[in-house]
Amino acid sequence: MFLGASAGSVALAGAAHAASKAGASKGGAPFPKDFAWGVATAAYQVEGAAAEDGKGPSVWDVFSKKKGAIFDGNTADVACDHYHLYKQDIALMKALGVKSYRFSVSWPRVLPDGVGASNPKGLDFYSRLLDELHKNGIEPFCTIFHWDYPQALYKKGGWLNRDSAEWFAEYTTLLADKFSDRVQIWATQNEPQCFIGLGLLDGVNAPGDKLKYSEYLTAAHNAMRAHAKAVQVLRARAKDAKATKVGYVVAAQIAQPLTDKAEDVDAARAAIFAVGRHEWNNSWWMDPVLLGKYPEDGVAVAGKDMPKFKPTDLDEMKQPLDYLGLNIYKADNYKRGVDGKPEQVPVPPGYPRAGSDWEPITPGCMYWGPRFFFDRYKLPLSITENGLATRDQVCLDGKIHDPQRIDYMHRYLLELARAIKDGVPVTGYYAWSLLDNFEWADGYKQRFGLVYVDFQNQKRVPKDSFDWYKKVIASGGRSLQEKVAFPVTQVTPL
Ligand code: GBH
Repeated sequence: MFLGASAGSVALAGAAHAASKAGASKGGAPFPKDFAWGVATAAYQVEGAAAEDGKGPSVWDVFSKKKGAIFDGNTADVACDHYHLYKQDIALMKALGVKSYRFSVSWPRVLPDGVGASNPKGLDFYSRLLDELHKNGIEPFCTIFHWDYPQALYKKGGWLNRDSAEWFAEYTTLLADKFSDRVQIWATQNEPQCFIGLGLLDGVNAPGDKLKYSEYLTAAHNAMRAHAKAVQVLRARAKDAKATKVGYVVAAQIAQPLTDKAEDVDAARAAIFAVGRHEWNNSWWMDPVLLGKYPEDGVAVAGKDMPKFKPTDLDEMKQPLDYLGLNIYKADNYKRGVDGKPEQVPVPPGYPRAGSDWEPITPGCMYWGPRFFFDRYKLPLSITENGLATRDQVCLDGKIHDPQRIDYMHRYLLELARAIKDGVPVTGYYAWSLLDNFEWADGYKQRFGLVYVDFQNQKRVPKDSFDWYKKVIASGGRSLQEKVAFPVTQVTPL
């Protein structure tokens, strides 16, 4: 056994085994009746219309024009042209049967300068989008900020400027006033680790900066302050404050135990909340927001680079949330090392991976992630993103066969079902993504969609995984218990 088959990470050769295991509960899948089966996208990755109808530039519009910044020199000027084709895309969602759609608003589309005068045409786009969703019985889930920061505010210092929290509050006020009559589920920010870490420290995402470590931590601090101010704005201004659900979405970094031995589970639990580096960890980005303090090990690692801030900041950062959003793609494996400390165990050579190389296929992350996060933060969880990039193409029969994506989602959803069965409250699952789209610095190289997009002519073709997910949704997750249709070949037991 490897990768803790019995500890929740399904032996990769054994989908049938996983199915029988998760199917042990009477009556099939344990997903709650009102479970939000959904799909997710983000404004910059799908909308296009980068300079249309008065939209201001975002840092991504500028960054994507820099030589060498994006794979093959791709840009998102057109992307999926969702700005014009949103009705067609909502029709696809309707056909898929999703209950909820997680989208984001482009900040500079509605506030071209980031603050100040709003753009009526930009606001009108989201208004029409929301009406169309409601017409089709799909619940909107609005992410306020998914990385496309207004260039005008970046020029004023961006997240390094302490006022950035007020700018974000002003933007959130606009959204609350215009859209809270039709939106009840909100996320303040998507993956602060990425827009701060990849954007301002590593420089591989927009705006492409490589700040000093102390500045990077200051920017992170301000982003978390901004999150908290947005929560306060929504609580104060949403039309139906009681029905409003506000959350925060992180790039969940999962550590899973190599085996189900208690010592390995403890090692994984210690690893998942440890701060070795600030970029790819959880506690640094969640403890201030959820517990009102920075984790001590992280403060020690920061040392003299620790930002100076007002003592009241930490109290203000901690605002009650209704749910925690987890974007989950993969796990690292941990066991108890000989010294008693958690020890990471690399996957064996040739281990299954996504088309995007960072994603080894590790279904156990969908069990252990939710479990560990719920234990620590005691909040309902939403799986706000999960999906797989594969090298999809239109086959000679005109279809897009993506068995690897189906197998991935099947394994991951079985593990999520197991977490729910074991008592973890999970309110929804959002497949990343509805459409193949602009995968940031990877351009159009990575296809994550349930729907294939031909970027030459904007033609959409549902992939096999679309039909598969449709069945999952229609059956409330029960179809996950069915035996897989293809023969399972027993290779080296994992
Ligand atoms: C999410 O980002 C985004 O929210 C979404 O916009 C994006 O399209 C989607 O996932 C798919 O990528 O392990 O050191 O090599 C996920 C961003 C990508 C950040 C992988 C960490 C790997 C760093 N993550 N990246 S590493």
